[in-house]
Amino acid sequence: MLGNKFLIQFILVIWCGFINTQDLEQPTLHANPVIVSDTVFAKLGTYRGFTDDGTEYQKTYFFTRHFKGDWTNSRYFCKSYDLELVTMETLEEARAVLTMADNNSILRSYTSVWLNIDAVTLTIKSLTEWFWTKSGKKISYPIPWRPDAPNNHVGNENCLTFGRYLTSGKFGFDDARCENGGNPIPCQRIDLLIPK
Ligand SMILES: [Ca+2]
Repeated sequence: MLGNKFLIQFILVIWCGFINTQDLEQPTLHANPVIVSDTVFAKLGTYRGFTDDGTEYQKTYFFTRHFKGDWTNSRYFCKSYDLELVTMETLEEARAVLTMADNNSILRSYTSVWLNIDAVTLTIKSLTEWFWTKSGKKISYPIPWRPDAPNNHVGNENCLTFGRYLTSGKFGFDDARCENGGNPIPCQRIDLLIPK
């Protein structure tokens, strides 16, 4: 519990530093055409769409075949491969990623699986206050929660994930403890970025 409190404080410090040094009007996406290792990552899919400010973008999503990590380690892991922990810029993109997960045979082979998303909340069991770590901005669309989520089920569920419980049901968003490990790490690559 204490560790989680410090993690949230750490995230706040990072945010403050980011907000002080970045122009929030700038797009938060950056094209990043790196080659991704097939031995480390499985491909989840590709999505192309528009952000709310009219920027056209394309992303490809991957998840680790063998490596597992908690939320903090997942961020570092993606970064170490010049990728980013996944974000979803719009509800349409979020739904597209959930459909990709539903259709993925590897992810469906897990009894239960929760993949970390690069967003956190500062209020336990918050229904609305979730923020992207990269930009500090609040998630602007209705989050496609799985049934009964967010539920703060085991307490301190401050990190955002998507997944499914047991082999029943479809993939959806859920709140989870940031310390949760044992799941594949989902990373994204920005393939294309065309400002309006
Ligand atoms: Ca939960």
